[in-house]
Amino acid sequence: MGWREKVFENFRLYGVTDLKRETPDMLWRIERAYQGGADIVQLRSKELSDAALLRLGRKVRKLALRYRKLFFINDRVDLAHALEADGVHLGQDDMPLDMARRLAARAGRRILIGKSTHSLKQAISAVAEGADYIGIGPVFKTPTKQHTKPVGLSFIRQVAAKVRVPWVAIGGIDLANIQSVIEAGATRIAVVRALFAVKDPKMAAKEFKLQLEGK
Ligand code: TZP
Ligand code: MG
Repeated sequence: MGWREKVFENFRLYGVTDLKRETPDMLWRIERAYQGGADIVQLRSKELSDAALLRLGRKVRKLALRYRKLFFINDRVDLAHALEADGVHLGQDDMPLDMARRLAARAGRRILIGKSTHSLKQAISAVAEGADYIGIGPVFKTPTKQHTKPVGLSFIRQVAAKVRVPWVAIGGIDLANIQSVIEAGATRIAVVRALFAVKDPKMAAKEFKLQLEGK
């Protein structure tokens, strides 16, 4: 097993960006997140142009290799390939998983594919479609994703009992409530604001990691 597979198999902390515009501190923030223990960083923006995403993505690609961490792209299979990302994360309304898989095969690349799910039915379908991992959320109400109803901790308990592929809890998770998510059965969490909208992502990542490792 190569280092990439090992990092994926053991990942616990997954940072997701919410880029509204190009800011000079974003690369620094991502680097600090990796340094503090984020295993995966996903470049996600509903607003940046392709050119801006590619500019930042090229730099994050290099950083991830330097730290031996994983680099994912949200929504966009084309950009994931162009940037040689380790993975792509698809939502319910993005390209179907089997199509993304076929495109990767045609390009001769192995790419990890994750899928967002908001119910047990969606989670089961994503597993059947061959997702390498699934996202479960939003766990709590969050301004980062306002139009999807929170699934709550009881759903996390159900997923912990039923889902056997790697899954990651996301949505409104921070250092004050992470323990409740862990107690519900999550071993992997994804965060936007609590990692990237804080003073120092490295310190936040370290704290998350300690909690996820039960220390
Ligand atoms: N998918 C489900 S919730 C969410 C996404 C992308 C946003 C989570 O953001 P935050 O800031 O960690 O609550
Ligand atoms: Mg999406």
